[in-house]
Amino acid sequence: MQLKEVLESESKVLTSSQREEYFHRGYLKLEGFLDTAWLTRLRSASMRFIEKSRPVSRNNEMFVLENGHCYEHPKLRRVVSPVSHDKIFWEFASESVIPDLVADVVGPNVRFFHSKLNYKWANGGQRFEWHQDIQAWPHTNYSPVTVGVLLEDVNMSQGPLTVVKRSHVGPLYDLYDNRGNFVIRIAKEKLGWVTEALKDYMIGPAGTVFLLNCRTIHGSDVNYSSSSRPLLLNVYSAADAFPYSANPIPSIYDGTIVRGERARWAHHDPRSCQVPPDWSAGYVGPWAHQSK
Ligand SMILES: O=C(O)CCC(=O)C(=O)O
Repeated sequence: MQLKEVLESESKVLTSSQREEYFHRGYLKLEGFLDTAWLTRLRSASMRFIEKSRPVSRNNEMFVLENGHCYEHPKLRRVVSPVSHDKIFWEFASESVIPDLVADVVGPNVRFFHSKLNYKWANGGQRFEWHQDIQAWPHTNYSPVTVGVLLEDVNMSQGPLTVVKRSHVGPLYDLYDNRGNFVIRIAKEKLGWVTEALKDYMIGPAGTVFLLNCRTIHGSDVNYSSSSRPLLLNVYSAADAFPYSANPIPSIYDGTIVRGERARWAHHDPRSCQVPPDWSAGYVGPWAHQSK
C-alpha cells in the first residue's frame, strides 16, 4: 500500500497527528499505553520463562543466555519467539489492541512476522550496536514495523532502546564488516552525524509501547543498573509486503494475517535492500559478532 492509502484508511487507535508523527520521525512512543490486565499476564508469562531457563546450560531454540547464567541465578538475553512457547504471547500478538495499532501505520491488512523478548539483564546486560532491522529480514517494501512493549519501568540507566529520529528516510547502511561477516552493526565512522538531539530514548513506565519502522537506526547501551529491562518486540508488516529471505526467528505463526485480508498482489518499493547471509539453517542473534 502507498502511504497515501494508509493515511486514508480509517484509524483504529491513533490520532491523525500520531500517525503523521510515526511517518515523519520513523517511530512513535505511547507512554503507559497498555492496560494493567495485559501487562500482568505478560509479566507472569515472562517470569515462567525465567524459571524454565534455570536448568538450561547452553543456548537453544528458546533461550539465548546471558554470561553467568546458572540455575541459582538465571540470566537471559532473549526468549526466542515467545509466541511459540506460551499462548499468551500469541493471544497478545493477534487478538489484543496491538494489531489494530499496527493497522494504523501499515493499512488494514496486517501480517505477523516474528517475535522476541529481550531481557537486557541487570548489572551488565549487553549493548546492541546501532543498526537497522530490514537488512536482516528484507521485504518487498518498507512497511515492516516492530512493536516494542516495556514489561517493566525503564529509565536511562537500564540501556533503553534508543532511536535516531528521521533516520528511516536516510540510506540503508552496510551491516557486513570488512571480513564479510554480517555483524548487524553500522560502522561508527558512518554515524558521525548522529548528535544527541537526534536521539530519543524508549524510557517510560511499564506498559509503554513504541512503534519502530524497519529502516530506523536504533541500538541500546549496556544495562548498568540493578534492574533488568524486559522488552517484548513483535514484528508485523502490511499484508502486501513479502519477505524474500529466511525468517531468522521462524514460527508456525509466520505470515498469519492478524487483521484484514491476504494480499493478492505484492507491493514492491523500488529502493534496494541489502540481504543477510542464508539463515535457513538457524540464527542466534547479533551478539556473537557484536561482542567481538
Ligand atoms: O533490546 C534492545 O535494546 C535492542 C533490540 C534490537 O535492536 C533488536 O532486537 O533488533
